[in-house]
Amino acid sequence: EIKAFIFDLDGVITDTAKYHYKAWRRLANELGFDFSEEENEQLKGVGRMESLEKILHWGGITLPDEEKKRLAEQKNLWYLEYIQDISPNDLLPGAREFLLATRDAGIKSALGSASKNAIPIVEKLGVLHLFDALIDGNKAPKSKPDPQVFLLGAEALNAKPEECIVFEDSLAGIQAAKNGGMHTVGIGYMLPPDVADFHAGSLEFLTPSIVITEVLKHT
Ligand code: B16
Ligand code: MG
Repeated sequence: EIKAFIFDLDGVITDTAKYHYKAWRRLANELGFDFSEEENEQLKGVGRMESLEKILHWGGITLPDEEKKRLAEQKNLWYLEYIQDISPNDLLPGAREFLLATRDAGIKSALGSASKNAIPIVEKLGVLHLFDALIDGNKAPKSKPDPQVFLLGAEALNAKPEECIVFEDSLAGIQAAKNGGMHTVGIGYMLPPDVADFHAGSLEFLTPSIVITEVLKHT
């Protein structure tokens, strides 16, 4: 029986990836190199310090830990500037409606995001009250594909992993959910085919009952 849905933030509820990319790119440019949108795909769902490590690797740059900490802080300041004006208009298609339908269906919902900025973002999006639990990068320091963020979400909702469906747009996130023993729905077109139990472009044309039916076909 499915009791809970756990939603990733970036790529499922809203598209903050473009702002992460803008801020990381600005940092890379200051360090004298650039990286592509394709490379940026590899940063989705990956925590802040791990993202910086990858970027520095692409630029062939080695730095002391202190300097890395400073750069990550700088990137975050730029990022916060870029997301300042986020509003309900920035919800991805169908996100709000799906969260409402989830509540109406009596299914519990949690946010499971790697972002330390996740809570102010869902607040700006106007959907904070639609989540029964909020697990962000502060509560779950272990980066996806570690299942920590989703296991904490399940626990907060009093659900067993096999009673949860995780909605994710990133490969690291799908792997995290699978590592935690949960069902998966892949959102968007950037995932390889068939990594999740069920795939959809967005939450727009889904209903909780369609999702549950499709996911359970794969178990
Ligand atoms: P922050 P998600 C992730 O969010 C992003 O996809 C990833 O690109 C970002 O590096 C990570 O959050 C950490 O974000 O710097 O704000 O703590 O997809 O897990 O909701
Ligand atoms: Mg994501």
